[in-house]
Amino acid sequence: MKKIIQSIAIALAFTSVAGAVSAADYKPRIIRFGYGLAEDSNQGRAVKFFSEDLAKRTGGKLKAKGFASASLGSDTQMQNALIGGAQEMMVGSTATLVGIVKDFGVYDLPFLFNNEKEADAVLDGPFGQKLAAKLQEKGLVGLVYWENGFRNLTNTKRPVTKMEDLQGIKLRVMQNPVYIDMFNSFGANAVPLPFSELFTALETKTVDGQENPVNTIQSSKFYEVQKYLSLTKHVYSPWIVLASKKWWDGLSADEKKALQDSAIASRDFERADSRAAALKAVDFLKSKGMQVSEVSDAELARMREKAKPAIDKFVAEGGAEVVKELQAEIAKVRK
Ligand code: TK8
Repeated sequence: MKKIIQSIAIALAFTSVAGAVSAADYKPRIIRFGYGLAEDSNQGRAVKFFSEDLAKRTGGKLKAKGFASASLGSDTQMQNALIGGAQEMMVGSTATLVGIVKDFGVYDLPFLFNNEKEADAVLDGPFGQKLAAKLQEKGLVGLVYWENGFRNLTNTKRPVTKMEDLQGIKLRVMQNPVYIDMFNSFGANAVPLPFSELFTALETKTVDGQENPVNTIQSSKFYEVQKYLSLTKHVYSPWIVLASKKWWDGLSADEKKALQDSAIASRDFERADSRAAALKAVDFLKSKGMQVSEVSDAELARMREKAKPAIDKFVAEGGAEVVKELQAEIAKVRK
């Protein structure tokens, strides 16, 4: 017993030394952390939180510098910069990772999660972790998932309360076949474009509409160029915080630990902040003149039915295993 107490005391003594910032192995490093949305967005606020949290943990040695509004490139350009080691970190949609790990398309299947709680449990649990780990052999380290949120439709043509209202609408979607197939099946004309080109495409009427969570419609000022908002919540969209594997492999264990801890802290901050902001966003958008439509459950069920072939295609093209695993995980969470 005495021996145990002694070794606990020694362990504690070591912990307090290791816990002091100065004793840990941190080198001064500048981390370029790119993202697509404005600095004044839920994404920007969370990047700022991450930087401050990381500075605190490392005595200011690890400095994450945020680059907003795709100033380092679109999601896919940044992914490639991370893989090549030209950029250290980013946050962006999981949807645009399909070119690197096809299974990432699974989160984009429509009407998958019923609420944020289910999404959190699946993303933070073994399923989300296993999928993120598949990025490693492609040169990316997936640290945590943040909330982008349930996606809703906007356009300039007409209020959309049923599928037929989408007929012929040129709708910008993410560069991901699930979205293209889904919206084409609804009768829209899906146009894949990087987010960084979206505002201009809406402004110049290259496209009539787009779909994103209400927070993004607010922070990207889409209300300036879009009239109608339909609360379809057709897909729950995660963001993922990524690091360059090339860069990551050169970090000390202490540095990796600090980055992981700050990533988790930023995730918790970001989800709470995004959810609080989303509660106010619809009223804000109305105050800016947007006309907001609810979409009935019966209509959403029709859309779900109509989207089935898009899901079947994803399954047929190599997605069977990952869809099965995800559905099993969701069923577990619902119990
Ligand atoms: C920002 C994107 C955005 C996404 C999209 O870079 O492209 O519509 O929802 O959040 O990742």
